[in-house]
Amino acid sequence: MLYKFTLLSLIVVLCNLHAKAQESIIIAKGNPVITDKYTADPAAFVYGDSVYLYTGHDVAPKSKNNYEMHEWLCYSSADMITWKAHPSPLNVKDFKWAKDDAWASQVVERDGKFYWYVATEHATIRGKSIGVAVADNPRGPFKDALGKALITNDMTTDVKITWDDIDPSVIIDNDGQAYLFWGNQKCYYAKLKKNMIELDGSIKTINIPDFTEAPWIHKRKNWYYLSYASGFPEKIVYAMSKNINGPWEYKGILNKIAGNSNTNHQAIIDFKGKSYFIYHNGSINTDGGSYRRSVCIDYLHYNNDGTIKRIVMTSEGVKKAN
Ligand code: FUB
Repeated sequence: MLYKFTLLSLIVVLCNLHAKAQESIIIAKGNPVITDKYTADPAAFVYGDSVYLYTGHDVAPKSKNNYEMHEWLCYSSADMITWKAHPSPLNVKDFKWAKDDAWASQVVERDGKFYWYVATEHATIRGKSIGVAVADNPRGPFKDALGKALITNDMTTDVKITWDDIDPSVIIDNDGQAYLFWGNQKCYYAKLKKNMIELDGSIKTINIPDFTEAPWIHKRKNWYYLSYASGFPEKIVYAMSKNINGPWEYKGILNKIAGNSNTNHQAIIDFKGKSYFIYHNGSINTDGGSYRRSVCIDYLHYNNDGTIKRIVMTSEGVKKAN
């Protein structure tokens, strides 16, 4: 018995050492933050004293004018400058029902568990779908929480495209109610049950102008903010509401077209007293572009009335957060 226990402990220690050995350190030198890989569709959240940044991984060769993405990546930082690159904690292959395409995603924490909502192509139900993986640690390993997709294309029939069920964004409101937002061409939302892996009620659509994709839902001082990609090539715009069920008041452009990438996909967080706008562009000047994107970070500033100032995209990026 003691022998078995010791062996098990040894295996756990060796696994941890292996994971640590695969970690590498990145010191951001302005934007883009990560330059050794193409990273896209950032999502981030603060846990403990660190920011956890999750991205997709663009691996399309320069000759290919389409997305090629098979896994998601995880980075963490206690100061927004020194980033730990963790071993990839989630791959499309971790969802047995999925075919390919590790598209946009978001991780949220509830009661010490970490839920990773992802968009990916379904193997048997035509179109994109949303799955959810779960872990006990923000760095994973994550495993499929449901064994099937949470949202499939046949559940949303408002638009006749096969990629309208993408770009999940989740908020847990102050009263504990969680909501999932997602969409392309139509913005959808639904309540999630407390277990975070089942819908609680029907799927609703949101009436906001010129919605393309990439909804990001966040709350600050009793205002709900719904930012999203608009037009194509995309700029990021936003709407505000005092009620998560709307009506949403359109507030205009938050971030202009990047110029070097068709998409711009944003995440918005507060960390150590500052607000950040995390997005991607195609600015790595060797092979970067719409299908080889890179995560960037700039400051986000609120006005006194809660509206948000236009983002200034910089190549210097942000300073060390203390
Ligand atoms: O990365 C694939 C798709 O491109 C995402 O799902 C969209 O938000 C856009 O960034």
